[in-house]
Amino acid sequence: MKTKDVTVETVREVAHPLDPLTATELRTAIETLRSARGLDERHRFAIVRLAEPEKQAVTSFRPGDPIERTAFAIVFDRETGTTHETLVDVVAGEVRSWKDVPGVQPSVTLDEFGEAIAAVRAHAGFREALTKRGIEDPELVHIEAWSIGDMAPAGLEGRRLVWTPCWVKSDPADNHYAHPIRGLHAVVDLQTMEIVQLEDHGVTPLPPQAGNYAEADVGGYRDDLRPLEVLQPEGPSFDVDGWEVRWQRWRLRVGFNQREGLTLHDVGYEDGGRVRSIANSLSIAELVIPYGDPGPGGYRKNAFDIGEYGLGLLTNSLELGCDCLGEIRYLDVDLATPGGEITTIKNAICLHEEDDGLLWKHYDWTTDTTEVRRSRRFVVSSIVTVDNYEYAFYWRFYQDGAIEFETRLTGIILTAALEPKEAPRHGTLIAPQLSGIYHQHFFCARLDLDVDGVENTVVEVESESLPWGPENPHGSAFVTRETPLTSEHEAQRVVDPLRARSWKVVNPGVRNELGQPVGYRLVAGANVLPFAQPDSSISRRAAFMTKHLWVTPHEPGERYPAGDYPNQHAGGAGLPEWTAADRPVENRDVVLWYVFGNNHVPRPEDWPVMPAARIGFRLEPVGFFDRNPSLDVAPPASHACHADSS
Ligand SMILES: [Cu+2]
Repeated sequence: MKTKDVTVETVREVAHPLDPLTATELRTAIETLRSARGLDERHRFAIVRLAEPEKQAVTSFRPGDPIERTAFAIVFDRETGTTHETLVDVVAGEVRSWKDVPGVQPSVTLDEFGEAIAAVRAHAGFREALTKRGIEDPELVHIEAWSIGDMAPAGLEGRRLVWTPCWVKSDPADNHYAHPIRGLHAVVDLQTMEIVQLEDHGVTPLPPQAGNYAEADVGGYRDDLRPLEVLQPEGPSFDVDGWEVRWQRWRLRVGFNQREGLTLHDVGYEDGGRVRSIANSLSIAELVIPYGDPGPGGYRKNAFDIGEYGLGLLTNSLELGCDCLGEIRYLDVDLATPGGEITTIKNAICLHEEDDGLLWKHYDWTTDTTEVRRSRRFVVSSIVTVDNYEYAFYWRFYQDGAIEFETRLTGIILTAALEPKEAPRHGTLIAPQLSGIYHQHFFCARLDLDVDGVENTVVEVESESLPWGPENPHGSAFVTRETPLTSEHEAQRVVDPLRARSWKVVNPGVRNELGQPVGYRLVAGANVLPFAQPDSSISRRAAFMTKHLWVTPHEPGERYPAGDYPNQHAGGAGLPEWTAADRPVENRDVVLWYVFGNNHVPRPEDWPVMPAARIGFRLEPVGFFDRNPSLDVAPPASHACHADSS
């Protein structure tokens, strides 16, 4: 399938097989496809990303080795509704494979959003419904296009559809979420851009108050904060080489793709002169937000932000001093747009260090000496905006060997209009006649851990009291129970904080000085289960959220917990499908899928813009080291922080 008329630019800047596709490579992929497959303006690039090489090829890679570079693309033909998956060798400029994928819908693309919204705005029936509500200027109406899930109106099944809730601004700068237009929804066919259904469930008055938060709206800013400056006069303590980062004893590679956004790879820790592997890759592989309102404006609000939309093109360009503070290094990312243009998001990924308070301390009163160490952490972060909401993703590395993931949820909650005396049943009253709708955010982290190699076993660890008896004569005895999770079904677990439940990934073949298998444990943070019924549409489509832990044997094709194509999918794909065979997961290359839910019952304080909520988890060494690995962190310069032995 070699094509003649494509100029293949030299790929100079690629240093490693996992480097995200560069602008040049993306352009080569798109030009090769256009030329070899005759793609034109009816074709849309739902995604173009690096086809990651096999794990073996990555682990055996040494700097200077030749690098194979292949792009994976999903191409959608808007005329025929056909979806194609293709692989393009971007070094040779050749299409390696091209196939039709029947019966799926790729993610909704940004240009489809724009066109669907414009079509609704221009629609005569929609304008009539606005007039009926006293809304004269359709340009002030904010329309959002949401995937319809598997709830297409009768007779429209199988078509590529979105549905649209809407809000209205009092002027172009107004926060439209203060003024939801209740009961007016369109269903749009994304191939023809026709309004296939217009729903008008009756007129509810617009909530009366504005929800703006500029300086003038909040009565001026407080003026009692004095400067707090982060100074690193000798620069930061990390080194960045392309996509590779070294900080303290940590070694890792940063990655990025159009679907998941920020990813991490090849995470290791230098110990005794060699780098010990901890994770092959870490990413947030899906994020789904089911809403709890059964009304006409709520029952279809089930967004898969990663699988239905993709975080890559929604990633913010970060501002120094605003999003991150201190000595920052940024990474830019290159992405393809649905129309095949190349776009660069400047400062998409932030790398920096933060003071983290106390690392460890002891005052020995027998010698009247104190030893104190301060903790510093290294942070890799990015922020996405998905319509009303912001998600900030922070991967943090610590000097004691811990890795932490935290996401901060901020932005604006979704609102619904209430009748003047109506009490919300599925939301909180956040302003007069305005409801903040109940919803949940379920994140699924894909954790391909390789603790000192690939042969790992996951063990559930929990503590329990013993019954009174000879083993427990004082009633205070408790023990810790360890249960290996040997098969996929055994390894479908939920959190139990009252039993201090955690999951430890051990390498039975590698022992520490004490003879224990080396390990890392997954420590859950806050969590919840879905409140949707188990056989509801969203529970079928996002079945991964019904468990907090899943473990699967590593399979390169198993990347997304709700399947490759969750958009309009009826459910069953991804984790439930893969784990149906109940494959063994003991002493082999395993992938952990940790699901964590944020139950969002909005507060009045979440309005009009929400203080960041936080949720995440930690990975902590357990027997990975022989003792506290941070003993050699130097004390702070102050003499009082440690006993001076000189
Ligand atoms: Cu929320």
